[in-house]
Amino acid sequence: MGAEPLEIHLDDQDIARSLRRDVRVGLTAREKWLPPKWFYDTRGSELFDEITRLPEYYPTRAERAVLAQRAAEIVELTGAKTLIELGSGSSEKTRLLLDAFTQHGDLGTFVPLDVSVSALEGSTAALAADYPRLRVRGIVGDFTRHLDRLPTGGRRLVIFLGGTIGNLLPGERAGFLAGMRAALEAGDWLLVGTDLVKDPAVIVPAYDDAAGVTAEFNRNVLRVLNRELGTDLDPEAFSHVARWDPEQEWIEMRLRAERPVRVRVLDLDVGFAEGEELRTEVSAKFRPEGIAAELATAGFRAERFWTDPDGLFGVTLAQA
Ligand code: AVJ
Repeated sequence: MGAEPLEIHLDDQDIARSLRRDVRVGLTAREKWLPPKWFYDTRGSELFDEITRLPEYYPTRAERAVLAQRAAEIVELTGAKTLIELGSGSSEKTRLLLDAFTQHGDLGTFVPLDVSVSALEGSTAALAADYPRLRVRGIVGDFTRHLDRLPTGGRRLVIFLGGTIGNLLPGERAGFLAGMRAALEAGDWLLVGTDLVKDPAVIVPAYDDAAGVTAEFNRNVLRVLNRELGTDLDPEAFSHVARWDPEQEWIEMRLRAERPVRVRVLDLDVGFAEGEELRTEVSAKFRPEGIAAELATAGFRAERFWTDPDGLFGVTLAQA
């Protein structure tokens, strides 16, 4: 049957407009920043996949261990007919759930949603081939903007894996969860993966690996700006910084200008002093009681909380 054509809620013009807006806001701020979604062009998505296989980057393996152990239970508890994945990327770990749903459940439709057309083209084709009885409906969209475009009806399970919810700042996260609850009906389910607070000596190397893949991933955002906005930022002028913030309990990635850098971008003249940093990502780490409280505030009931055997990563199953 093959995957259905991608449903596009975000076209090239929307993407270009929101990149320009983010650049204008972020690069004129007193503390410069950019949202992490701009890492993920084709090369950035490949670099991220490489990160997930690094020895230091535990979240993917830890979450996969939880899903492998709990997939059958998730199928049984939710009885979902439609599985929706936000920020789906390659949907690699999702196969553990799809396998369990194919064996025990009566899932009819899988709906991956991502900003990356290239990631969705690859994942939907592969999934449609490997799960021939499943309807695969990819949606090109932004999970912070397009929750009202998700398919309705049936018993739905929305999954948001990898700890990507940690990319949202606390206020954005509250807005996202409230919007998620509004998009669901009572009885629908949400499965959310969260990296857990732990010794920074474990967290920091996961974001600053010895092989330098994360550094390349970080610098990739500069290549995206150069291509999309015609700037000539030299990625080599910036070094990769991963810094744990003990108050906020999040890790930040930053790009540090190793020499003064000036760039004309849009109608702006942007200067980096030597040593000045551009924040490119926040990745929040969570405590079990915090997750349950945030879900409750948004109108969800956390029904299960699981971790991998080493207690590195948490997966919460909540009901609307
Ligand atoms: C895809 C957002 C879950 O925060 O760990 C990996 C992205 N950044 N290495 C994360 C990322 C640096 C990742 N998420």
